[in-house]
Amino acid sequence: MNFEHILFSIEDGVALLSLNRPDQLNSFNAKMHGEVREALKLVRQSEEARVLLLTGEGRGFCAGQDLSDRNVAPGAEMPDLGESIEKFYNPMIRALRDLPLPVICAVNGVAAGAGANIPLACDLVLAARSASFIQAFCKIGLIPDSGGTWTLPRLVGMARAKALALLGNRLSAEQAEQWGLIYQVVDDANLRDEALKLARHLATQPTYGLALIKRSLNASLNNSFDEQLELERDLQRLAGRSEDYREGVGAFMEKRTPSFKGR
Ligand code: T3D
Repeated sequence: MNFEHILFSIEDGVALLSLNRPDQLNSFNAKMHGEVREALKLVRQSEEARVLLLTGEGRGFCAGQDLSDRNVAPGAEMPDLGESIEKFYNPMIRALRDLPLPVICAVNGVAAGAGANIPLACDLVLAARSASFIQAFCKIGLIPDSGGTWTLPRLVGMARAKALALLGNRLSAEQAEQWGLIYQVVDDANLRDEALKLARHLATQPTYGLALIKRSLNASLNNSFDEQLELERDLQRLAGRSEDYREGVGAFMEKRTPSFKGR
């Protein structure tokens, strides 16, 4: 698959999408948005992909919007950022969150602006020890987007969310792990291997069941306890009809390793 600003492959059940504009710290222009959209569509349609690993090339993960596309001459009309969010960022965040398979994000370096919030739309976030997260929006007069105003208070609490968003200070990967913003910090040299190891493991697991787990946990953030119990009933019904559940129980009873097909 030929893309200019991303690297994309699907191999042994693992879809790998790497942002690839390293000289601009993988900031997003319209073309990169289009390519990421196309790749996410391919993952969704693929019969083979059972996990997505999102990462970046070079020393940064992603610096958000490419600001050179927003540098407007004095007196000229400013772009409609609402339109940009509607057309580019929101569909990408929804696509990541709604993919019916686990999404791992390996944050390989600085993650700023939208680039700091994209990982938070993924399911498992690993970060290189040298990586950092910056809600850079406030420094240029914007508000956190890409779901940040929703995700941040839910992950780290309102006090820390406000400090991150209003001050735009750099949060180290280790602090992000301690605050519960991300899953795990990994030594820089091991990040790609650790993320791939996790991805390869997940690619052998009951993908349909994992997608239902993801769906139920995402929904829990807005549901009452009773609503969540009802959702668990409905999704367990679906899980219980899957081929993988039958295989899982059969393998347990026969004391052998299950061979899951992801269905
Ligand atoms: O507009 C819309 O559609 C609405 C949606 C907005 C979403 C957003 O993401 S808004 C927020 C945009 N992002 C930022 O404000 C972050 C800007 N970048 C930075 O603050 C810093 O670059 C970092 C803290 C991320 C990293 O700092 P540092 O010192 O490690 O690197 P650097 O020297 O600043 O950057 C390296 C190069 O990347 C540099 O280019 P050069 O001088 O080597 O040719 C720099 O200009 C370029 N770069 C970094 N971020 C961006 C960028 N180029 C374009 N756009 C960027 N966002």
